[in-house]
Amino acid sequence: GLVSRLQCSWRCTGDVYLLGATNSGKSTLFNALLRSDYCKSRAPNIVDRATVSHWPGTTLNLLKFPIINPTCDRIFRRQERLREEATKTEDQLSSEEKKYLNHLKKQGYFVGRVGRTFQQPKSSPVVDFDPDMLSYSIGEDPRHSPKKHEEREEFTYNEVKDARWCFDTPGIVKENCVLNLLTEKEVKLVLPTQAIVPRTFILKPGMVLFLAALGRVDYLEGEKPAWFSVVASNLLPVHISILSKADAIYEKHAGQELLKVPMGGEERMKEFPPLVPQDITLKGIGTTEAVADIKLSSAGWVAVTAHMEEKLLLRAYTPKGTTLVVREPPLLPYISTIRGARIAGTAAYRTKKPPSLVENLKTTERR
Ligand SMILES: Nc1nc2c(ncn2[C@@H]2O[C@H](COP(=O)(O)OP(=O)(O)OP(=O)(O)O)[C@@H](O)[C@H]2O)c(=O)[nH]1
Ligand SMILES: [Mg+2]
Repeated sequence: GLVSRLQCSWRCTGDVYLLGATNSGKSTLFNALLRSDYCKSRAPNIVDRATVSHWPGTTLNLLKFPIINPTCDRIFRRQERLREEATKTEDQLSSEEKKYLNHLKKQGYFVGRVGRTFQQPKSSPVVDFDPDMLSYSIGEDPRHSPKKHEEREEFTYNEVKDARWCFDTPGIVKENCVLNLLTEKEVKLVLPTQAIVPRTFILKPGMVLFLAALGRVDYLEGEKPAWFSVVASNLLPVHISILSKADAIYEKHAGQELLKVPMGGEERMKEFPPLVPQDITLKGIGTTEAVADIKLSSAGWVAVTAHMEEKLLLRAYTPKGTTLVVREPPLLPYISTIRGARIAGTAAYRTKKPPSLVENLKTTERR
């Protein structure tokens, strides 16, 4: 869909830059576009794929590929292919494509298959047996020595003369981000590497929700219970308590196992900024639709669902110097409705795995 829209509106009028905060998925998108009809057909053999990692700040330079000129003929051929593929089912995909899709499913990607119309066969045939692998000197690991005879293709003058380029760029570092305060070990727990399973809790006024020791939401005033759905790494614990105990819990357990992040006990907490509060008032819009997300810096967010017209007074906390944002409307308004059954004697609901997002192969690229 994105490729079709770019070709329709922007065509080849100028360069295109992928911009955004660190870790937002620019390089992943760049690599997908590199293997798509957006890119000149020979470019995937020539341009290196961008490095993707779950560490923020991975891309340090500008990578680029030349954009294909979407001539009428090309657009026609692309539409033909898309029409043909719209009838394909997952079973008809190659095993490599299936493997790739499964990998994405596991990670919770909202993507489909990106195909190509204008393929260029690789110019050099695949060599199974490489004699160089047998002729390495002692102490040299053949797996890591560069292949000596691999010839690199290059663009011709004509291919780049008037080319427009699509760039991957280094991410914009967010200044007031909680990740800047965390150690490598802690960041690993905060950044999700698997699909997030939302966790919903029902809270009455006077109850408190902790997201690790990185965020806290107090339900101060309201008439009825409300639903708080946490969207954060599955490895971060959520702890529910009551107002009169909350400060003591933080005091005792921040830096310890119960709240998990930060880790390193009292010593660690000495250098960690204290939580600072911000009052928030919300008005419910019904029991199926969240009214807002409380975004606790980059630790995650809490979607709040409350009865129609119900007025809530909340107090949310993030570590000093990090940004707390009330996102209204929320990103996933119906998130509380995918909860499972209530766990007896607790404020928690069982978690229900959301349905796979990659199922709809047939509609992903059709336009
Ligand atoms: N669930 C999910 N994860 C994604 C998606 N796109 C990227 N990721 C993951 O997010 C992480 C960051 O992706 P990158 O493509 O390296 O992000 P970036 O914006 O290039 O990051 P920097 O180069 O550090 O600025 C990686 O672990 C990706 O696998 C997506 O659509 N869904
Ligand atoms: Mg990148």
